[in-house]
Amino acid sequence: FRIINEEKLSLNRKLGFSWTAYHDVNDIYKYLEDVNKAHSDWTEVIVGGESYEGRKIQGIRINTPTGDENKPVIFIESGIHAREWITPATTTYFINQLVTSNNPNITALRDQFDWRIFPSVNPDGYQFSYYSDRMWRKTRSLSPNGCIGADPNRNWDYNWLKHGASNNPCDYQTYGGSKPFSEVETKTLSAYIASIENLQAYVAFHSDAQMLLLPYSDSTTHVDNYDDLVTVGKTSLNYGRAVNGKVYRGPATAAEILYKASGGSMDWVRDALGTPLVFTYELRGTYFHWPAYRIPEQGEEVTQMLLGLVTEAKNLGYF
Ligand code: 0X9
Ligand code: ZN
Repeated sequence: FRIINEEKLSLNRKLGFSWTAYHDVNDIYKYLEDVNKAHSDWTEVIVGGESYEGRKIQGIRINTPTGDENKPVIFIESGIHAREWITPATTTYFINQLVTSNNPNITALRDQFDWRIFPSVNPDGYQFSYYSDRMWRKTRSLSPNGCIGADPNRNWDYNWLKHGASNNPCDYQTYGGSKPFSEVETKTLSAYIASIENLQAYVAFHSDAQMLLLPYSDSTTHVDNYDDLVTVGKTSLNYGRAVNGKVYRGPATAAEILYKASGGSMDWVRDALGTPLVFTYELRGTYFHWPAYRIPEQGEEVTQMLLGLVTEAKNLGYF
């Protein structure tokens, strides 16, 4: 109870959007709208899909006018697991860096790409975790037997239900859904992702295993550019380590350093769309908790990790 109070810091929340408290999805979406109002020439509020309870999967596009009409797209997915609160918080921190920083490394990072950033791709689950059950992970869809929710990171149409997923709708953690893309969130978001031209990088944020994962998550077989992904991933982790001295495991496949898990978003993106640069970051925390006053610490680490990722991918000729 004390921990949850600390995370919400309701007094802080009343002072407006910040990175010293966790905010609910309405406040996160309002933040995106406010960013767009402040930078309407080069940002756009975008809708990547919808949720079971009728919410939008709302994100922001950041695409400054540089004369390049066909910039490489970087997609950021966070919050697919409801209880991993540090991921939306870190993602809005990163958005804030992109739109406000005067650091030339960060403005260059902003200007080189057409960013599509979604802080909370499981908004129903996040609200349920925020207001009702802190450890909720899944969506909020109703199964015929009365149980609620599917794991949205087991529901994508790649080796669905093969490894590390449950076929029991009452499983609190890893129910894969009644079929691939049974969840409206994954069905609509996957269609949105597939519609993006020139998608070069897909980054998913989870917590709290403190590692960097590469495709595929359910196999130790390596993708054709695996060595490049390792090189890029190592540089990314080095940039991150320079901030707080924290060491993340990997980069490696989940099958090698975590556990096998089929039906995840990054695996589908890599397999179905052939996106060359695909990563899942597991951020830090303890049982999915991370103190609100330390959001900037994790946010700064992630900002540098993304800078490192892009810097090394550029070195290797990816953009
Ligand atoms: O189990 C997961 O979905 C992720 N770990 S977590 O503790 N955040 O739930 C690992 C995801 C690995 N990547 C894919 N399965 N695509
Ligand atoms: Zn997760």
